[in-house]
Amino acid sequence: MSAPDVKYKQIFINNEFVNSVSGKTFPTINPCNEEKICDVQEGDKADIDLAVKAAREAFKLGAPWRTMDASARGRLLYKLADLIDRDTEYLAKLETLDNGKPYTTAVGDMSRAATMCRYYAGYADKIHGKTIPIDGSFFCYTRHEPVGVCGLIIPWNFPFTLIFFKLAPALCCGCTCIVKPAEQTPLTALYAASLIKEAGFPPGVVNIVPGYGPTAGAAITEHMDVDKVAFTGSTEVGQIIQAAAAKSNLKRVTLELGGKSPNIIFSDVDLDNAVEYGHQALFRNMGQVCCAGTRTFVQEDIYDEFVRKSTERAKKRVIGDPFDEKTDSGPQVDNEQFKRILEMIESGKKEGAKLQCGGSRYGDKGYFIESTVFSDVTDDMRIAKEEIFGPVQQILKFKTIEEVIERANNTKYGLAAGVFTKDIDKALTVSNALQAGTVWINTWGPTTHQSAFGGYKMSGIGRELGEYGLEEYSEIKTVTVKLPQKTC
Ligand code: TXE
Repeated sequence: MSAPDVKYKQIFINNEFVNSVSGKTFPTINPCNEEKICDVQEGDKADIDLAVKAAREAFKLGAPWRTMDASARGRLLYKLADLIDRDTEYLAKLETLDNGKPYTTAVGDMSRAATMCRYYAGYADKIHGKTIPIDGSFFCYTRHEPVGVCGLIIPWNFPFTLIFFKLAPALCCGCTCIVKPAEQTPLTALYAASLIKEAGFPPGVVNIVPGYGPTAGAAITEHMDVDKVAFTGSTEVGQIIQAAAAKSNLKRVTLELGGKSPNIIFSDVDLDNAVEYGHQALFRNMGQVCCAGTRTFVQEDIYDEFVRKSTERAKKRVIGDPFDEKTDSGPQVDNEQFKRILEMIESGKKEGAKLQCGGSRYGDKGYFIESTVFSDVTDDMRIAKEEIFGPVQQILKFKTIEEVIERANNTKYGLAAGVFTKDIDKALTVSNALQAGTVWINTWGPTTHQSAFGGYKMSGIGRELGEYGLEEYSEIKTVTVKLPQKTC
């Protein structure tokens, strides 16, 4: 399988591909060989201003988007889903080229994006308010109105899919959008722009501006004419975004941030099954998953055996060319991530964790890292506290249920958690006690389009996906009408 040609490298505003106002471009790098794939037009504040203007115009009362039937909005989303399906092979190859994830994983990502569009397409004409029996002689009802112009800031770990976590519900509700893809991975977002145009969305409804965070990203979050920002990325940048929103126009903010999710394995489990889940919970997508199971807590009587089997499993992971269908893991996304992960591995060694396998760069070209397993990890080590976002598994030992609940919650994060046990009482006691937006019991990973996803504590604000996700893109208006006479 070979890398595809790149078709779109320009900024997308008002359904047209244009160059940046400044004339600047930036390179996007192939993480497999550290070579430039191509230069992409670099959006900046001036381009964001144009994109916001286009989105505002498209959101005006009387504009085609505002007068379209809700069901017609849904049909556009269905069409977009069909186009994603049509071009899945190309899109997945482009994602693999730009991001380094295995082609087979990228195919799954595309299918999820299409599913997301279809799910919210069906919702478009089912978003409705209530009639409310208020006191007095009135007729009172609520309308769920689109929040307005939304800025969607996307990370690089699921560059295509995460656009649709935000874009599909935003469009379903009738919002208009400016999408800023991550600077590391702009290519599939720009291809998505061409599909959006082909599907028939009116000009200005979706604008896509690639560029850097502190320039293009910040211009969105500080903009006085953006009504909402939805962000997925680091907790540090999440804090900057919330502050920028507060200082500018109090735009609405949803944040999906980092995690250090506990995966709790009790000794009554089927060991091989738990080892496999523990492995996949961490190593999927090269460990670049916000809800990865990064603290594997294992009960003491099975601890040694669990470590032995997890190490064997990690050693079997196939690292290499992401276009090869036998490959399990490709490279990390960029040099910055690569260096940070290796530095975290060094800190684990220094702080006394036991390196069971891996621990170094894989090969001598590209940002590949060996599958790494640490045992004898304690709660105070950096590798147990900080998000590593790489293929590095931490295995911790625990004795009792009370102890593990306390230790699992002893983190600033609260994105996801898992519990493996055959005892229903234990499973429910632990899952009720965990401070996490998602808890998986005897499984790890399903974040479906139908169910809500988001974080407690510093893992985020608000929820994406499912019916709950729609609330983040609508304002509720209460309308009260005076009646001549009360009738119950
Ligand atoms: O993220 P950033 P980075 C975590 C993970 C990773 C770390 C750093 O731990 O190691 O974050 O990754 C845009 N105003 N996650 O530096 O910077 C940026 O251009 C507005 C978890 O890549 O948060 C990109 O589009 N926007 C995570 C997006 O924010 C700004 C996914 C994410 O980049 C900005 C990725 C600013 N001032 C990393 N600065 C998850 N939750 O899945 C940057 N951006």
